[in-house]
Amino acid sequence: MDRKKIETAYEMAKEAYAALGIDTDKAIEALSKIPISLHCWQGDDVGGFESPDAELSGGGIQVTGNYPGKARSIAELRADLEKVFTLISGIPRLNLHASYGEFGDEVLDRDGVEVRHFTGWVDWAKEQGIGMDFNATCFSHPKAEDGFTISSKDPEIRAFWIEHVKRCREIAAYFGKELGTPSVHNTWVPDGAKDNTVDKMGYRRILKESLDEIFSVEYPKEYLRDAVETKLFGIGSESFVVGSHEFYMNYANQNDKMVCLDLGHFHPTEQISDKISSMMLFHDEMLLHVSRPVRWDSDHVVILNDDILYLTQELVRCGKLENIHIGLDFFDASINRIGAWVTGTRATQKGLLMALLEPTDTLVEYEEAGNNYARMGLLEQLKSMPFGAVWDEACVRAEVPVEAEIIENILSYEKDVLSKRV
Ligand code: RNT
Ligand code: ZN
Repeated sequence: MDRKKIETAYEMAKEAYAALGIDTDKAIEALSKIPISLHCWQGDDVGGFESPDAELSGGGIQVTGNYPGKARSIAELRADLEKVFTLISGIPRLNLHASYGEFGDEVLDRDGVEVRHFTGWVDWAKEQGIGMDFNATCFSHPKAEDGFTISSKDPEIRAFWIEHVKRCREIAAYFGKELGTPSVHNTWVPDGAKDNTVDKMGYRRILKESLDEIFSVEYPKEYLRDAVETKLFGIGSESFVVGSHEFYMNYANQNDKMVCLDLGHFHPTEQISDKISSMMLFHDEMLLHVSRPVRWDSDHVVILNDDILYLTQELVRCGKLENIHIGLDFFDASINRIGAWVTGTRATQKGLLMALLEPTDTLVEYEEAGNNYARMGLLEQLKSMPFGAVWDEACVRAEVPVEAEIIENILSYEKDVLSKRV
């Protein structure tokens, strides 16, 4: 791409936004400081590396597609992530699942994961200069097949999963300590049932007790932040999800935990953007799983659609962006996985930049004056502003390819690296 042309286009865009009172340089600068936590599981369809040919089993998560080139080892996954880091601006973090530890030939179960299985990841993160977040893996396991983990009525199953999550929090706290930035540990369990469940109170009481037990171990806040992820339904848990929205919102409020809202975990017409202010008035922090549900919690690759625009607008408008942890959660095994990672991350960043380029004060003035036409008119006007030129300039400043260079770049990685993985 001709850098001179990008510069000229940017100068014009800068003027156009300045006429609305917007400082594009400031917006670009603000964008570069927003951390986004990249989910390791996009690289290998949530397979993990517990055994040489680990694959999803035991319910909880569904992935479709079999596109060639997925990472078959931790070394390949790291190489892919390093590639992705060269294509996204801003500060990435890595969000790791417990099933991605370096277990070697060791035969161990989830209740045996230890810090030592993750020291290699910490060394790598230090080399990359990034922070890490963490997740207990309470799915894809024979002991999750009955649909209940930490809310199971079987004391043995329950103890097994409680032990796993406890160990995962310890590992996350170790990440935070080593990397000098708090690690967010997210607890999501697939617990629920396909059909009408009678003893809902019983399961939810057990979930509450298990969480109390898990969180009875305290870690310094500068090392670890706990989140609990709410959900409405899932495949296999259509009728009953133990950790529902109401359950976790109440639990989190009472126990000073963060709530994790995933874009795919609500009724299809519900907007997460509308929930941010209600959450942030009662919590210091929250976690987001940015995803794209298509008719259900399908975890499609995030694109710059209305849901993302409304979400990012609200993140900026509410004034609490710094306290909202942005994590990605999508996986599509039917397309180039590096492309998926990059598209989803860049779409989220584009949304954030657009939101940072909004003349919010003017919009609020119109709103308070009851001038709802002008509010709507300005919001419409913003849609034809030269946003693309500002985005390209943000990419240039971050020393990453501009939009028109991305496809070629990813296709050559596919040709040179991914296609050789057979
Ligand atoms: C599942 C949850 C959960 C997972 C990841 C892999 O519905 O969204 O966050 O997608 O832990
Ligand atoms: Zn999620």
